[in-house]
Amino acid sequence: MELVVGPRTKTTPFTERAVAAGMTKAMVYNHTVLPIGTDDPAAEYRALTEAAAIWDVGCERQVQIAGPDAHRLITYLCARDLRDLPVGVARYAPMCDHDGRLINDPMALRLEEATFWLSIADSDVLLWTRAVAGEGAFDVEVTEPDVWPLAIQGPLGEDVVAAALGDWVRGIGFFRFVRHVHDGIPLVVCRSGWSGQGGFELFLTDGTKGEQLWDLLWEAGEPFGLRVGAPTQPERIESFLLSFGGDTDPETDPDEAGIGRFVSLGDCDGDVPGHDFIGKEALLARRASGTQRRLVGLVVDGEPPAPLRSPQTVRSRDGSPVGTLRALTRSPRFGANLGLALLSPPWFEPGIELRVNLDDADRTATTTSLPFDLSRST
Ligand code: THG
Repeated sequence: MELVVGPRTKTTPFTERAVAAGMTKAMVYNHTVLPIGTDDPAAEYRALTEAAAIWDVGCERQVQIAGPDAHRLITYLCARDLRDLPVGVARYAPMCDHDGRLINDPMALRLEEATFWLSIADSDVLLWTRAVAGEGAFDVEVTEPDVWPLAIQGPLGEDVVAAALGDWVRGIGFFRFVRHVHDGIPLVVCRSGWSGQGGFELFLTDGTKGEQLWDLLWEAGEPFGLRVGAPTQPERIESFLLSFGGDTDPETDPDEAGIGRFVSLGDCDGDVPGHDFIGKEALLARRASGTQRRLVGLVVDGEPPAPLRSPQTVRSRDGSPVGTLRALTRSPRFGANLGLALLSPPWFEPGIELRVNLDDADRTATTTSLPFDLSRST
């Protein structure tokens, strides 16, 4: 069966270049095409971890909130306290519904005093934000602007971006950004990206300039071994960056998802008392209940497994279900099979031997804390 892209699924200003550079696999994310792989995943992984990779992540859509109540609204929408967010700074800011369920885990960027972007994962935050703004009579405009992130990731990513835009980019700190127009291409240049390898995201603010931007980076990157790539499952699992909607199910809260430290509930960094946000009461009650699951690492025995097509039940050694395996990869860094599993208490404690059925065979899987550190684990 062929997946057909029609008017309701956007392509990005970079799609054609990404295909021409070798992307052969794609998925749909935020109603937008996300190229996810070439025919040589090993070379993609090597470029990302040893050189540099260019990713079409135009699917990371922006929800722009602008107007007199913009700051108050974004502070109410996000479980992380954004009241002291300066202009030019981004913050990883999980969002919950009123029952404390995680509904997205965007980066929040403050572009101007009263203009913000939520750079979203795969769920309809535009609708949610408009509903909350309307019901609460917030004086804001909520839009999806003409903005398209392009990521350059990897240890030589900074060299590539510096060669393209100038050495000044080396001075940009992590999760900091600068507005810049290069040769008529308007950008927000941010040190961020969905890998543990470092790099930049260039938010293009004029979709007609996509191929010009791609070509500029492609030429600048040639001496550094730049390759086309995509958000990379083995690397993001090794570094543990959450994949919302993949690692989580519709009931998962931020504590369960392993991102509780980015929620301002009184015991996390940066909390200022008085921060009210959607889901706060529910999250406090969930924390007190003792019923929360936890996303943990699983080290799975045996040969490199086939890709996981759907979540698999994880069982105790006597066969009772204890949770769900949500992601699985062969890790080049650790030379092991790594899984991410949402497990019930007390099975998420490190060092517990469990079982999971893959390709019709039972395998042993041992729990470990995240991020993976196999020198420390059992
Ligand atoms: N970039 C942009 N938009 C995005 C993503 C991105 N939208 C979707 C998705 N990724 C959102 N999820 C994440 C998850 C983790 C991080 C960023 C976005 C991340 N986390 C760091 C960590 O966990 O160590 C740093 C967090 C912090 O210190 O605040 O980078 O990648 N534009």
